[in-house]
Amino acid sequence: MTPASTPIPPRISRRKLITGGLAAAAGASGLWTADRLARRYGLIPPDHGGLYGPGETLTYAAQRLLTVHSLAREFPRSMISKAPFANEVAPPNAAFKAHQANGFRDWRLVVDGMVAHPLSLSLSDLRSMPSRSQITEVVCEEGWSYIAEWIGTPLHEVLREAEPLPQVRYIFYDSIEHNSWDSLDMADALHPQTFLTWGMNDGDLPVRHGGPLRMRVPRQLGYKSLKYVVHLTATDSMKKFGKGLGSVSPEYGYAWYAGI
Ligand SMILES: Nc1nc2c(c(=O)[nH]1)N[C@H]1C(S)=C(S)[C@@H](COP(=O)(O)O)O[C@H]1N2
Ligand SMILES: [Mo]
Repeated sequence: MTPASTPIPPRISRRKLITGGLAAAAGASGLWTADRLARRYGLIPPDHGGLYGPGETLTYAAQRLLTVHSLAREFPRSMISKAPFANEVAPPNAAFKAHQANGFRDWRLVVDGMVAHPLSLSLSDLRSMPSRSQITEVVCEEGWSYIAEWIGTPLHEVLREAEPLPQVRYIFYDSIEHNSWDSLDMADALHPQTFLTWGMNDGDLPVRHGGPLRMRVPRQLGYKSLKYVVHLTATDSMKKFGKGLGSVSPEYGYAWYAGI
């Protein structure tokens, strides 16, 4: 995520009004009704209440009700981009460089919080779990995209071992990069295409694309696909993380829920 000190590029708003029950209700009786319906169904995003409060709730709740079981489009191998664009990230910090010098042997994914079995998984632990591949598109809110094959361990496989408690509503995920973290609700955390990715286009996941371990969330904009993931926490509320908005993005005006 862009550090606070650098100018923020204008991002294209992808917020779309979805024609569905909630959107229709909003048209008929105002945002207040949509907001009430969203509350009834527990569809309140963590960044609700800010500048875009009712609007974010409407977008999130309408998309959730319409798309909860849908898959991101998968592409044929022939459509894999020849030169995938790697978005700029902050220069690797000392901790990352030490891991890199050591061939990422000591890289761990720590899984904690409200789980029956806290875990600490090496990259080879992750690779020995059931793995999958998908050919999907990374779509940046700045207007570019590329298609790649992603190979990884579905997040639901890791959660199956950790066993989140019944009251868990979000999975927080953190990068080794300073102040770079996000969260998913359980529909996206358990979604079959949400991967902890360690391979790309039949090789190891390159560092520029988030290697050795990256979250891939193909039904949301690129910024949810956090690079250099080291930590997952199962939680019943995102209020205890940062400013309580679910991720760093809403602090810059980008939605926590970035469905595409
Ligand atoms: N740790 C970290 N992850 C990140 C970012 C970042 O700056 N730091 N940028 C995000 C954004 S805005 C996009 S669009 C995608 C870009 O992925 P790519 O470099 O593979 O194209 O990575 C996302 N993941
Ligand atoms: Mo992005």
